[in-house]
Amino acid sequence: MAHSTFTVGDYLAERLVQIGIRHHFVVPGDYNLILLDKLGGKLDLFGKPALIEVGCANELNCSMAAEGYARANGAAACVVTYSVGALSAFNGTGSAYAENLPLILISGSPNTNDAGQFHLLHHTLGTSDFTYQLEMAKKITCCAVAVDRASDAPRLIDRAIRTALLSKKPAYIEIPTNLAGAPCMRPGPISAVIDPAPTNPAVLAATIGEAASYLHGKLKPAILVGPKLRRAGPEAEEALLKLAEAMGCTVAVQPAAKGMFPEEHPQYTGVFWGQVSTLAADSIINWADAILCVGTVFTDYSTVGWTAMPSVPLMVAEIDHVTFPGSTFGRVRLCDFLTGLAKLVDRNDATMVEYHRLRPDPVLIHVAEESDALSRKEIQRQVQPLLAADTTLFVETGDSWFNGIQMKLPKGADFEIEMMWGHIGWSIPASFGYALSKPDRRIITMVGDGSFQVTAQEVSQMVRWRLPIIMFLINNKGYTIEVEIHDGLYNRIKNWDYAALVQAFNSTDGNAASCRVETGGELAKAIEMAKEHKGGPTLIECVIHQDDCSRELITWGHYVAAANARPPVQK
Ligand code: TPU
Ligand code: MG
Repeated sequence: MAHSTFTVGDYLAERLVQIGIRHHFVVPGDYNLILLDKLGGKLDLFGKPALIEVGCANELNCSMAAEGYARANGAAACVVTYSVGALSAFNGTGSAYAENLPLILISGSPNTNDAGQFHLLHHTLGTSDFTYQLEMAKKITCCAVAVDRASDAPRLIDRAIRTALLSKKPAYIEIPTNLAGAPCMRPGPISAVIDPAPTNPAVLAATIGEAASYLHGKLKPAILVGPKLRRAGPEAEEALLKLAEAMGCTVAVQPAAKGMFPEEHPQYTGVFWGQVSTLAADSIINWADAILCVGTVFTDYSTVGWTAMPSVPLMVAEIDHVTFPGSTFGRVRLCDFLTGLAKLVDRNDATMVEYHRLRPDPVLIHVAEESDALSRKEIQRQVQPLLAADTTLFVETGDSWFNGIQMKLPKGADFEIEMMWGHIGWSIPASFGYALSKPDRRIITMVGDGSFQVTAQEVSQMVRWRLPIIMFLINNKGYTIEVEIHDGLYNRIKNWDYAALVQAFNSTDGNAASCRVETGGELAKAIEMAKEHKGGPTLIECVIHQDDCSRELITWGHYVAAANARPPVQK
């Protein structure tokens, strides 16, 4: 390619490929069409598209699909048009911020000449201010840039991508419609963008020393794992395992960190979230006198309306810093800290010894008669054996959270949840995006009827890409999670024929399977059908009674409602 033909769009395409992105999620619009040509036109060494373009039904779903892809792939790109597209895509971008995922949101924007000429343009607020989208993006990304001349593009694009990768947060890049095809310099080595900020050795030594003092004299240490552990990379998960084994203490996980410590490991003691903990994780965390928190996130949800905030002073190790009661240390990468500490800690299995006395007996599982009306528990019982080493289980906001959290993950199985942002409907586009990055995994999505109605269109992309995702749609005819927090008529929804809807997505060329089941026997048959089904998704609509929900959801709902209802504190 001659020097002069390399463009801003080519530069962005090259950088996206270099950071390991293979698919970009898009909705076209006239402000981004040339950019889309450039991104889709980038070829690999074999003459195939280096960035596969994935069209979505709308920008909300597009951003959520990219969010799911970032979970699987480490980074993702979502490309939309100005305002009408970007403002919808801000939702998945907010999710990526809350969930610590480097999603690069790229928006086309008006021709650079229009602002100076005070033109009124389509897809804008009808004023001559075209800066509002950038200003909005600044609030929900770690770095937001607008390219307003081609010569600035390399510096701005590199800055946005590097900041996103380093901080595990979304970034925003705005490219005017008349600059995507403008000539641009070629990029230098990608290491300028992806080189991690190394741990400072002096800080590392001091941090490990402080951790040793934190543990000194403590009799009952325990480890609590939070969702940011995974964002620090697989080496951090490996380092945590080694530290846990060196310490010999109990390891509990927060709900959003399920799957980040192997559940079959003898030191695993369940999901800690107060009254709704699994395997009595709360008994041991509440008994500990030192808690090593790794990547933890304490929210109103994960602390069950602030009733389950650990009461002992905590040591909290984050992706790039560690905080102790009274001191904080920056520029320490989590994996370096955990590895260093593992070499130094004394073994103390006091919490394990106590846990052996506390561990609840396995629950007796009732097997329903084939003709019994389907229940939540029966769905759980039948989905459990589907989970295998190659499964990733997506659980949606609603009772699906609680049902999924209670499932046992066999070795290798993964778990995805969006607990911080908590956007109903996330699991449909997110599992679609995830599946494109990891086609070899068996993806199972548990989703409620209310959530499904928000993003149902994206099932049609699963059909288009022939992805064998299995969806269990739990139809309890309404927003049950909301009912348990605060009920009203607004929690009733219009019922749909969900199985028929999926057939409509098939049209003449799709191969999705779908059915509605109302008994245990029908569910068992549907699961057998889903296991064999290839070349498209399967949706199993599971009809249960409106009041059939988990004890955990009801308990949690009561506490969250109480936290929501706290009267204003007089200042
Ligand atoms: O199992 P179930 O019935 O609780 O789940 P379903 O049917 O999916 O209902 C979810 C109800 C729900 C709402 C309406 N959960 N949270 N919300 C509030 C909410 C509203 N809008 C968005 C985008 N996200 C939300 N979480
Ligand atoms: Mg529902």
